[in-house]
Parts: sequence; structure tokens; C-alpha cells
Amino acid sequence: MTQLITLGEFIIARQHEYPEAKGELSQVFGAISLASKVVHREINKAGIANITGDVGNENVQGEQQQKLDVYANETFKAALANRGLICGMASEEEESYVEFTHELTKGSRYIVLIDPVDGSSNIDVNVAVGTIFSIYRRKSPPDTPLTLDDFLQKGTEQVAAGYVIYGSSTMLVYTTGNGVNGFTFDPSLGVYYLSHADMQVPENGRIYSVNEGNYIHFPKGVKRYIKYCQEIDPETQRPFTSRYIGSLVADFHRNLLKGGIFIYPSYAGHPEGKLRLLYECNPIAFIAEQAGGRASNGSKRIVDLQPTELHQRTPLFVGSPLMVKHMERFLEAEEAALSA
Ligand code: P6P
Repeated sequence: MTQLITLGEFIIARQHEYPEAKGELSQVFGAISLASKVVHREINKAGIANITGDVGNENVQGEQQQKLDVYANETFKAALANRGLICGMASEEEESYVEFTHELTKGSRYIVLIDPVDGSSNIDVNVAVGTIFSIYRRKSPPDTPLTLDDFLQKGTEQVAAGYVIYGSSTMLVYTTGNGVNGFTFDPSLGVYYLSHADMQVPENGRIYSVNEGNYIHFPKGVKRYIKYCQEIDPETQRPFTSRYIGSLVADFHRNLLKGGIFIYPSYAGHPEGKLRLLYECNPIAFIAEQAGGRASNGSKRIVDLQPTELHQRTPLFVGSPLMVKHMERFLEAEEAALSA
């Protein structure tokens, strides 16, 4: 029988990879793991627990806040605030960052940026949703008030990033910059077990994920790439496969395992697309690159983008490196034609 390794055992065994963390990072993951189990429980009884639907108000994004968004945000905030390791948090559900003033947080140096439930509108139709998070060190000195700059760091500064996918099974996938590992939750024991060690995205793939309903509004290069995906590939005598769930974590996770490209470009009225740089695209990009993949805004690495606002958006092209590079060449050709 293969030895089962729990998330906690795995983190402790890999402690040497971030010696400066002195165990703090392990405890941060402990807080995130605990909160994800609570959210898992609520999602899995959503229909019964009257936790579906919206709360009748809008979040800072002007989006209908789902009951689960609020519940998950409060759950992660409570788990992170009471561990004394995290001095603050920024969330899709909070207008500004939240500073934790708990006595225990004195001297703590990590901050978390999080989308507590990404794709929450899918809850009502029983489609997989996810939590996406990034962990940074604060830039300002410990025991001084946090500043917005602490949260506006490039993705290259991430200490760790991960996501939880609440799907047919619940999984936690994360990186601390030393590869990507996936853990599957066993609800009967309340434990995450290592199930996907050293995840690597296939270099190439045949799955493209995009909301083709916005096709007419896409940049020409994106339109041409989509048409390319729909042509008969001489090697396989068939077009690529289109798969789009409308839940970033679910679409990304499938492409991470099988190979593929996820596309959310700019489109009419949305020059920066829809997805959020800080707590959606940066963590996904860090994981993608650590798994051998590529993540860009069409011309620049996502993790190299200098954030200027907490909730800023960015176009996102992420997945198998050869597919993302191919997509970028279509955009480059469009740029060249426009400037000719
Ligand atoms: P659209 C969910 O609302 C989300 O933020 C991502 O999870 C998902 O990839 C995207 O938006 C779907 O957006 O416009 O295709 O419905």
C-alpha cells in the first residue's frame, strides 16, 4: 500500500525549502487548509444549508455577492487573523486591505491576498468553484501599520500561492517556488493527502478554454488564434477541443493536468479583461510557471506586472507553454499589422 502523506507532514518535510520561515509558513498553510475544510462543508451542503443565491447586495466589484462569498470571506479572515502569523489580508470581497490587530500578530510579516470563492455564481448550478490565494512578505517594517504598497507587489515577490478546487473532490494545489503539489481532501477523516506530486503541465496541448460568446469583441489576434484552434490539425486530422466551465480554477486545473490554454482577453468595454491581477492571475501564474507552464497578458509575464490598484484586472493567457507562446505570436502579428 503506498504511503499516504498528509498536507501537514508534507509541509514539515519540506520545511528546509524556506528556512527563513521558521515554521510560520507551515502554520499559514494550516490556517488556509482549515478554512478550506469549513468552506468545503458548506459548499457540499449548499442546496440544503440555504447558502446558495445572493445576499441582495453587491461587493466592491459591483457583482452580486453570493451568500457563500460572504461566508467564505469571513471564514478565511477569521482563520488567518487568529493565527498570529498574518498581519493583513486583501480580498475580492473587501474594498480595501484588512489589517489584523490581534495581539498575536505583533511582529508577523506575512500578508495574504485571496479570492475566497472564485466563480461563486456557479454554486447554484452545482459547478466546481475555487479559492485562490497568494502569500507575500510585508515590505513595511513589522509592528508598523501596513501600507497599500505591501499589497501592490509584483507576482515575482510571492512567497507562496495556491488554490482549492471544490469539485467532484476537493483539492488543494500550491507552490512555494519549489514545484507544484496537489492534495486531495478526505472528508471522512478531514485530512488532505498528497495525490499529485510535482505537477507538470504538458508542454503542448489540444484544449482551448475561452468564452466564445465574447468572440466578436475579441482582439483580432485572439479571433485568429481561436479560428486556428478550430481548423483540422494535419497531425490528428481534427480540430482542438473547446472546454469552458466558466470557473477559472476548474478550467485552469483541467488544463494543468491535461495540457491546454485558458484565455480571458481584453474585450469591448473591458480593455483589461475581467480577471483580477492580484488574487486571481498572479497566484495562478506562479503555479503555472512552477509547473513548467506560461502565463502572460498577451505580451508580458503576468508575474512581472507592477500592480497599481488592489482590484485591477488583466488579460490572462495561461497554460501549456507552447500554446501560450503560439497565442502571443498571433497577438504580435496583430500589433505589427496595426503599426505597419
Ligand atoms: P465569463 C467567475 O466569475 C470568473 O471570475 C472566473 O472564475 C471565470 O474564469 C470567469 O469569471 C468567467 O467569466 O465572463 O466567461 O462568465
